[in-house]
Amino acid sequence: MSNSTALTEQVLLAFGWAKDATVRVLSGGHINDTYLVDETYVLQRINHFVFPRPGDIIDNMLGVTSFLREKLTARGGDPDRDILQIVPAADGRPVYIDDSGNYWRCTLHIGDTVTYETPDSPDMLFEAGRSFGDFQAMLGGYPAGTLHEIIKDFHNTPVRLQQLKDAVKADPKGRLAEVQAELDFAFSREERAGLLMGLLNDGRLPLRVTHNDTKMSNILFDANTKKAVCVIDLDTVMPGLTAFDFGDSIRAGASTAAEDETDLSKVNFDLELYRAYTRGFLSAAGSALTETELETLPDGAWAMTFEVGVRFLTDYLNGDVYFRIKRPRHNLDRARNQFHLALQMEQQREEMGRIVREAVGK
Ligand code: GN1
Ligand code: MG
Repeated sequence: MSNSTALTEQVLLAFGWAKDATVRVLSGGHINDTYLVDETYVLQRINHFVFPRPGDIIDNMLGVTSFLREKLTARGGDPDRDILQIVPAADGRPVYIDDSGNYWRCTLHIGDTVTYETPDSPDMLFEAGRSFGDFQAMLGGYPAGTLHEIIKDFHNTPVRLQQLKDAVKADPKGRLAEVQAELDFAFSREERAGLLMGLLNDGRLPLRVTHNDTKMSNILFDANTKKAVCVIDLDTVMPGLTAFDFGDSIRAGASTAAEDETDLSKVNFDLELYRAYTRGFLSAAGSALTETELETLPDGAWAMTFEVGVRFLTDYLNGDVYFRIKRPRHNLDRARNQFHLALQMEQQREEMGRIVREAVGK
């Protein structure tokens, strides 16, 4: 099952490539269509159902990448490898819009790198944490007011619960009877789900510039040294909470199985992986964080896990219109998996807090 858009000759020519260029599909993401062209270019069709203003993504990306490029150069990094670089279309524009209104953008492929859906060691999670922590720390001085808000209320968990309620009410595919246990799980946690937004609205948590999609697979690792090289997928860089970036990584990285594993006995929240990520993240970003931010990092891990479960469940009820699925009930499987993980985090909340304090030496 696929809701992808094929790459046409028209698009290849628009970027100045041969019409018989070598094209490979990269199928990791759930939203955009991604192709590797001539082993040199990463070409993506931006999904404009999910991102109604693709031009805003390009603006944000141009701003953020040139800012980071300067920072990395100043500290002696290798900006060609450490940060994504936009390749303009043949007409010099940073994006190409085809006859059907699809937006295509291209970045340089960074060679000798690999991605991971799940980590193969705590060291790798430490690296992921360090990398996302560093990304956030570097963007500390970025003028947040110039960023477009790409998706409103993206990590506003109470709004996500409201969207689930709307889907329940509409039940367009008649799938409600099947998901009663999941709905009970979700709606019994409304209060907990409001914690971070409540603190933000009370002015007790600061808004920062965050990545907002910090899963393991959004980091390129050096194929030889296994060191984190580059943070990718800058589509949702916008103002957000530190807990979002910390949390989304824990959701995806400190689980012992992929987010769509159906055998839930294999899905475990691993405190050693959590510890490794926490140490890495705080080694790079910790000194800038407030006491309340540090205290609520574990809540971010829970919130991001619960929230994406709510989003998968909502999409299942709505007929799988948002996340790409590869089999029937894929979104329901993902939701069950994430709720299972969230429940385990609830049970280990105290230990999670202890590990944060230990990592900052308190
Ligand atoms: C989507 O497409 P991808 O894989 O980068 C989603 C994230 C979810 C993630 C779950 C714009 O990310 O929020 O956490 O799937 N991105 C968007 O795997 O909704
Ligand atoms: Mg993404």
